Amino acid sequence: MTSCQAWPEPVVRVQALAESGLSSIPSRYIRPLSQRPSNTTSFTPHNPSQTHLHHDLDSGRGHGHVNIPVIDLKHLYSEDQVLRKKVLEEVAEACREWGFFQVVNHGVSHELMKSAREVWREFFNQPLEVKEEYANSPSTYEGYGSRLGVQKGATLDWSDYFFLHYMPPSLRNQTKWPAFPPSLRKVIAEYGEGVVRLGGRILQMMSINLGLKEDFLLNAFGGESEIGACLRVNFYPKCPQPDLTLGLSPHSDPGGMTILLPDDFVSGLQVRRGDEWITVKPIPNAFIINIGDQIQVLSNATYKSVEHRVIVNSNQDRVSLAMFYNPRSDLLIEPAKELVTKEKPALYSPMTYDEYRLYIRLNGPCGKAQVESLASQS
Ligand SMILES: O=C(O)CCC(=O)C(=O)O
Repeated sequence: MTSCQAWPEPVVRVQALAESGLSSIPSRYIRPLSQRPSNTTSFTPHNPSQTHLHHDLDSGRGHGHVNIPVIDLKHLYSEDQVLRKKVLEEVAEACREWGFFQVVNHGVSHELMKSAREVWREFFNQPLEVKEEYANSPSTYEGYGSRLGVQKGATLDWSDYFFLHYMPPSLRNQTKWPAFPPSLRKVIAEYGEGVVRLGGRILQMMSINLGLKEDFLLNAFGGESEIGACLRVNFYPKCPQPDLTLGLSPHSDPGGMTILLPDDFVSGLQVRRGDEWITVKPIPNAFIINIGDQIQVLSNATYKSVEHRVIVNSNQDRVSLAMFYNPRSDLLIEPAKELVTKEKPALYSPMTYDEYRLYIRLNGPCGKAQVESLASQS
């Protein structure tokens, strides 16, 4: 497989389509019946006075009652070993049982989170011709985009995005980041620093919880200055027929781990749990963390990446910032030797992240097809 230099069809900006006032969506966005969201009722904006953290992984069933675990990281570096251990255990359980969790008291400034969301909203609210200056191609995906994958005739998602490299510093090229609003580059540089620092802490917790040295995963990713981190800012415009389409198709994240800043007011992210799709209720100022395919491989499937998708709605657009925390792209990723036993042999053969991500770059989001096909080959 080689990378592709151009989109197979003229690119349509979904935001422009939505703003044209159409009452029915073009057939390219209509999904087959079995893939349509069965429930497009958005979660009501969170009422901060009702904030409660629950750790009961199986509390309630059915729509509106189940949420991914919420973990308070306040005591992560506490002198009190009992409190610290409790945080580690909660993270371990969430990684094993859900592959998804929210964190609060994570150390990233709430002001910075708010500014990061605001600058991207400002970017997307500019005239189309300004955004088109950053139009991307499938060879690197960097810039302003409206589709993932290059399959001609594919069903498209109801979203636009901006994709940029943050780490390693050699790939960070601020001239490719939007010049407007004027504060965007500075805000995103600071935001990236905070989020990448948080990512390092989470990797450390996961390493300890897997019974590995605390810097195992960070080193497997290439070490502090060599890890990969890319930001995809997703913009999901209002949609006149949200029950026929998806903002983002089902997929697991191909990289290591994702740190997502969701929209505070509009829900949309759904996580697969068995045959159900659970709509995540965002907690104000929390990040949503999820395990990607590379941690599934490194942990020899002790932790699994989990399929997720995004639904849209007819009342409000939605912005989310997904920071993908990845291994350096040319390192071989394989199950940690410590987690390979006679009873549980290595489920995956070594592969670089560069090779791995080519699949999604060509095919777009495909559920868990890629990581599952690897396990069945070895
Ligand atoms: O917008 C969201 O809530 C999820 C985004 C996501 O899954 C992604 O960018 O890969």
